[in-house]
Amino acid sequence: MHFLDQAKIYVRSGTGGPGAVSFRREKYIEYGGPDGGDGGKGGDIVFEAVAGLNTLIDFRYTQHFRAQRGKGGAGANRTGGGGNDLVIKVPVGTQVLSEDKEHVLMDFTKVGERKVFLRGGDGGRGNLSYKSSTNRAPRQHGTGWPGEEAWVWLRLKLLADAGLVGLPNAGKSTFINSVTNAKAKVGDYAFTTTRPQLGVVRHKNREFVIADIPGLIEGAADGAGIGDRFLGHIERCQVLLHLVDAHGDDPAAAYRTVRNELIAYGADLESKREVIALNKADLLDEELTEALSAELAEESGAEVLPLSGATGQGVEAVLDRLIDAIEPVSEIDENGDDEEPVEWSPV
Ligand SMILES: Nc1nc2c(ncn2[C@@H]2O[C@H](COP(=O)(O)OP(=O)(O)OP(=O)(O)O)[C@@H](O)[C@H]2O)c(=O)[nH]1
Ligand SMILES: [Mg+2]
Repeated sequence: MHFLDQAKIYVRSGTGGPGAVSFRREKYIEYGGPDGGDGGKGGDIVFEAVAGLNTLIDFRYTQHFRAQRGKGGAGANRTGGGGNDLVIKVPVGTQVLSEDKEHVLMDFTKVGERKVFLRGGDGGRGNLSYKSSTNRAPRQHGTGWPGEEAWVWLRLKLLADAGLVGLPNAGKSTFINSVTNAKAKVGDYAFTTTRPQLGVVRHKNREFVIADIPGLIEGAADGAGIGDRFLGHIERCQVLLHLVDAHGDDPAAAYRTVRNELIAYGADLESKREVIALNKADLLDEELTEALSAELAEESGAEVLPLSGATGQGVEAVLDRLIDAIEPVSEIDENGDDEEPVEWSPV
């Protein structure tokens, strides 16, 4: 799957409408007083996280977003109508960053989350509101407050539930191909995968998203190999599936190398739950599988599952462990998303 994971856009909230200059005109009243109403508020720029979007690709074509301006006030003290808010729909997992990418301004993690990013300008005052004891027929009025504008980056971190990690050639892409609809490239050379891939696993009436990312090697945190820049995509995973190549030179050392790079990345990836699998078990006899699993279990201090993405051996057990580690998704109730959360306290 090809996805675009960042886009730069320009947003501008609506200017407030101008206040009106108007005087009352009635048949038998000479010198009717001022009655110009205020202008309407400009529209807000609002972001909303919606289901069903997986990429920021639409933002490649539309980069400028301007909310409507407020309407002008009118005579008889009528306030102008407000400009319509502009709601920008983004995929769940989108972050709004400042133009220099230094600050995360907003972070959308749930379907239905909706936040005002830029408020529209207030409407200008109508001449009625300038009436005073000394100026009974003001012609003054406000022109409307300007909206706000900004360039921001949208960045989408894929919301995978499970992330595949391992050295190059550990068999990550072969695994994702065998358990999902993904068609990841497989090759017997390092760095076959150069960009993350996502797939949806259906297992035991549950669905979850798994991400395949390029292999990590020693020094990835300092840029070696393809580096660690794709680890951001698995920052929000609930569980990591760590594949260790049983056919490699030293499985325990391979495991340790990848763990060290996860630690060096610095986003607390190392404290995520981890399922460890000794992959390509089809190449080993039972005795060797057991010996290597034991070695790896000692290194990791955790259970090690034998697996073969190629033959399907052990796949069910691995998926069971992943499902166990993934919380069912909670979505904001479509009808209740405007309600204030009810405070609850034990009596
Ligand atoms: N025998 C056997 N070979 C496997 C298995 N899984 C993967 N391979 C082979 O191992 C090589 C690497 O597989 P990939 O799936 O491309 O490995 P990867 O971890 O995605 O590699 P990178 O994308 O380079 O990090 C390929 O030649 C695969 O055919 C397995 O379970 N058994
Ligand atoms: Mg790969």
